[in-house]
Amino acid sequence: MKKMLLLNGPNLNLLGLREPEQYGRTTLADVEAMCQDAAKRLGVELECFQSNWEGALIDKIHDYGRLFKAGQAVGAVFNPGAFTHTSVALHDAIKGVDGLPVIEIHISNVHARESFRHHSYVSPAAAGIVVGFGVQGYLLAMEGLMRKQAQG
Ligand code: CA2
Repeated sequence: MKKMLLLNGPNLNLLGLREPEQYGRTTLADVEAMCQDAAKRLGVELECFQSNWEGALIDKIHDYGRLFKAGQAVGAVFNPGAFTHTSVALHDAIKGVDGLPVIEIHISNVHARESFRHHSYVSPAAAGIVVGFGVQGYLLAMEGLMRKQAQG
């Protein structure tokens, strides 16, 4: 069975515990459990990883770049958190692994928020983007990644 990566960036470990008006009351553990259920339905093995460290996220992207090249992974669903708006290094990591499909997802509609959230360094390197659907967006992103894979 091929692997899929569910990657979450900084502060997403606080999901459901703070700022419920912005991000809802679902915790990261709930999201990961929901995505594990979806993975069973989609026929992939899901690895969930969250880090507050940019380098750890980059290392995971590199790992999955290798797995994708070897035909052992379908791609990644990635919420880069605030690194979305700051990280040339994440942009370069996705571009650098050359071919790994990455679906960028944001829980909130970043375009309806502060202007500093309107720009994403990740989007130009992403295969698709899901924004503003709450935590259901993770499922839409997984579904979209599978459909892209089926398209070849
Ligand atoms: O809407 C999203 O998914 C974001 O990626 C979430 C990031 C934010 O910086 C992006 O602009 C949009 C923040 C993730 C931190 O989440 C928290 C959850 C609860 C309490 C505090 C932060």
